[in-house]
Amino acid sequence: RRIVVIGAPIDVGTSEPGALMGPAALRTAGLIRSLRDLGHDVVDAGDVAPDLAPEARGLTAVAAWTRDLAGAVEAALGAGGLPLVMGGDHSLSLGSVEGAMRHCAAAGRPLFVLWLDAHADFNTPETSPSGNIHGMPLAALCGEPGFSGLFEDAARASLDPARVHLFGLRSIDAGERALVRARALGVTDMRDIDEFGVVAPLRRILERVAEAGGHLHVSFDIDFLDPAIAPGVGTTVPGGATFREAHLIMEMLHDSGLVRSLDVVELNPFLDERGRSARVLVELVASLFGRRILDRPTPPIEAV
Ligand code: DIR
Ligand code: MN
Ligand code: MN
Ligand code: MN
Repeated sequence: RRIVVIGAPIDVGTSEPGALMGPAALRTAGLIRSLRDLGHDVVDAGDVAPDLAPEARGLTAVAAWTRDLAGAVEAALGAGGLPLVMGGDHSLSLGSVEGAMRHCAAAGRPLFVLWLDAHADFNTPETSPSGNIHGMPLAALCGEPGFSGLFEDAARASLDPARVHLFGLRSIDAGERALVRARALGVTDMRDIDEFGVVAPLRRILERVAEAGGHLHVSFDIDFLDPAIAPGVGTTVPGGATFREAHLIMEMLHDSGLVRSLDVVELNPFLDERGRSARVLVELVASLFGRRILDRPTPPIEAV
């Protein structure tokens, strides 16, 4: 299948500089090559470069990225491709998810979002203790107040929070916890994963997307992983997913055939240890796109 790789070297959404080097590090670690080796038709669309004053900060800067990334993702989907957006901090998902939403609205297909992240990213400017926009993209996409001017189309339809699933959650701020509850997002937190593993909760999510004939957008924040295997991120949280858990998730996502767009975000090469985190990400993305150990799909849940 055709994969359109889009670089989003953005770090205006975070106070920790360095994530803008993420796309370069993922290319250096062999992301494009690994996908081609799997037999995919891979187009490297280069890096998005919004027309921005160098001193532009905050929502003004993020609005320009959102506009350009939404356009790039919508175009890639419209041409039958699978957009893979490499970050860059998590505010880029404002653009990638918005692009997927527009494509889905035109195609009459429900959009589901799987958010692999230590955090909920459901703060608003009002609830956010840090003021960092990378902690807010889901709230903005779901239509929470406080983001005027962010989207080109002020009257856009919002993302349905009931079709958003947080997976791997283990750090949430007080105000965003209340919002996540009130909006009834799907949540598989680290306690659920410890009690039930990743297979049963993920299987339920995938079944729901399949039954609805949905488009699944996966947003993979590297801090979903345990800092021991992925130290190259500004906001590490202990107790993250192991390599084996993440690997199994990627294989299940591949086997489902439901993933139609993907973000890989928050890699900060400046904080990485000799490219370790970048290489782990390339491995995991390759698994999501079909690399497997043996020619055997994940067994159905009844057989586990
Ligand atoms: C925190 C951190 N909840 C904030 N969020 C991060 O700043 O809003 N998300 N790092 O990935
Ligand atoms: Mn389509
Ligand atoms: Mn995040
Ligand atoms: Mn995070």
